[in-house]
Amino acid sequence: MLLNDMVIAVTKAMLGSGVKNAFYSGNTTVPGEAHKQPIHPDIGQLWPGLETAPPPFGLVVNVPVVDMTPANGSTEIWPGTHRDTTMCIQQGDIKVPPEALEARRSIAPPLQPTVRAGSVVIRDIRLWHGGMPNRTDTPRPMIAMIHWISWWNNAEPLLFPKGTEDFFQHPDLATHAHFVDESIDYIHHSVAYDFQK
Ligand SMILES: O=C(O)CCC(=O)C(=O)O
Repeated sequence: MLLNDMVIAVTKAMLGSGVKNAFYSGNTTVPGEAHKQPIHPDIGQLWPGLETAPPPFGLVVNVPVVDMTPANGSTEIWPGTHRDTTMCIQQGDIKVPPEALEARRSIAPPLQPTVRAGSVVIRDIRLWHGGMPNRTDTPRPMIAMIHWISWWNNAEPLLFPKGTEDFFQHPDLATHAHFVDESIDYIHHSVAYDFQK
């Protein structure tokens, strides 16, 4: 999955040569009516006050490892919002204001796609989205990667064990990684953005 040729063909076509993966993590929505994320882009536009959105610089690659449906908390996505210029990186807060959501809803309402296990959802990192409640009694795990344009230098390197360098060799995708001797804590390295009641 880290080096899927079909995914890389798409992200390279959109981001150009030198595309690199610098994120390998996951989101698991646990059962519970109450948990929901505020709608947010992972990163807003890179400049404030844009009249037109520039081309993509980062693409999130999600792979649910169980069938993902509205019932078990399929991520809500807001089509077309990667080209909306309301949200920008300089604001700090990535929560989309309610009035912007309502204005957008009348143009293109959100949806929760049904995605089969092992399928891939590729979304512009600027797209408004949010984790939704899981109304089943089974967790919904999903792998997440981020493919960046070549000049993006703002990402922490991934950590992998020394000796696995060759695995990551690919003609089109670089992996932004450090290869280390010490054991790596893959479980506690990040927290979900603002899951709340
Ligand atoms: O788990 C999900 O459905 C979405 C989580 C997410 O995209 C996020 O934390 O930004």
